[in-house]
Amino acid sequence: MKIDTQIYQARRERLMQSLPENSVVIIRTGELSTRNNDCEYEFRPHSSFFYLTGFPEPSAYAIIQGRGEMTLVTLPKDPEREQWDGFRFGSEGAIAHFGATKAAVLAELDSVTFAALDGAAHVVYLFNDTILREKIASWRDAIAAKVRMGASAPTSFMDLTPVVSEMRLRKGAEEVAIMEVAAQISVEAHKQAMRAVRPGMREYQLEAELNYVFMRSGARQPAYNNIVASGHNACVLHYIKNDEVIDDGDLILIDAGAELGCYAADITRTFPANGKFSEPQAALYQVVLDAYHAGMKELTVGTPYEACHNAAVRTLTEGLVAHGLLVGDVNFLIESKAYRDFYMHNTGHWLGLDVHDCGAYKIAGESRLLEEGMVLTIEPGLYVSADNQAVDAKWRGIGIRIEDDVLIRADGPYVLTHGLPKEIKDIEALMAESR
Ligand SMILES: [Mn+2]
Repeated sequence: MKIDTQIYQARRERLMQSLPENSVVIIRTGELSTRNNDCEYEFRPHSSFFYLTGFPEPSAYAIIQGRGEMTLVTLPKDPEREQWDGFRFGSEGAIAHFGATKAAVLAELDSVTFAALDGAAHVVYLFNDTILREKIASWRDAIAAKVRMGASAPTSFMDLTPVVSEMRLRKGAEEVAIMEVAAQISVEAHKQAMRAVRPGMREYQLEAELNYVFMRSGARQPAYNNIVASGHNACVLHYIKNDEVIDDGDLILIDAGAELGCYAADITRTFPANGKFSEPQAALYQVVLDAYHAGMKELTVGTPYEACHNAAVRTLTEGLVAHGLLVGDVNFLIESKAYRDFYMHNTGHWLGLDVHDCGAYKIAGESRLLEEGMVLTIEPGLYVSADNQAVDAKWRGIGIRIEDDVLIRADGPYVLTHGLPKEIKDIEALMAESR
């Protein structure tokens, strides 16, 4: 097993450089969670913990100090448990494979943290980790109780969230490389779904094609629950039941991406179950596609993050007016947010270890400017509720979204999910090949 410890060590060094002197960072990865009785969900490490350590096992803690020295606290080696549940690195593995300066087992957690926090000036941890927050309070109390014996309890507590989020927001070359592989596996999965769909299937039978391509290609699981929504189910933004029968004449909206090395891809395509867009479907689809192209023009270095969304909203609103779904002045319809009846989400989000990745979208109330190395999605859509009596019946129940993953580069946006059809004629041509 070869893990590039240099990358994680370099991240820990950069982290410590951005914190005040005498800070101690504590982060934990979380526990296995029960599905039912003695069955557990497959473990997936906490993203920021993984970013700083590369350590894959549950129940672990990392204490990072000085110039990036790390103590890893892990489950102990235990031949009997390992016989049942699988290999553990233990303390020796933590040092040998993960670059830990020191290692300890979980039973030693209290004494290890006592030693690390005694005399520390700042304790830095993720404030949203309420379980760790309780533990840190109890460790602080334990140190404070020993002041007369020379102990010195920390008095400053800092949130790790903004620091690690800013680091994770700008992707290194090694991250971009793996994200492009995750993206391309996902491209293949979407192509396969377009080929395999037939009216009469259940949505989850089409979902099986996605999971098959993911796993066959080396991605053990999707990055989030696959959305396979036919017909008006596409208007439910996070529809994951995926159990209805696909009808001839339905549009299928698939929002699915592979996870590879804990990095997410996130793609949405919308295509006709029978291989041919109907006229109203094609009309609204073209509006969403135009919004995608308008938004893409704004994904350049130095452009405010929100410019992409604003461009997409303008194009969508113009299209809704052109087709009579909205009536009135485009500027007024945008200002009054009238388009929200048909477009209620944002046009993208940061992408990385988490599908909705960390990182601030605004700085001091202003939309932040895009920088080289940021990765985000672009995902305009239109959703006409099946019971929207205000529009012509032919539009009702149509839900469309088109989503790709984009790396911001100096020479313009680079689409990591390249090669997946989105123009109407290209989708129909790909689907015709297999029919
Ligand atoms: Mn997305």
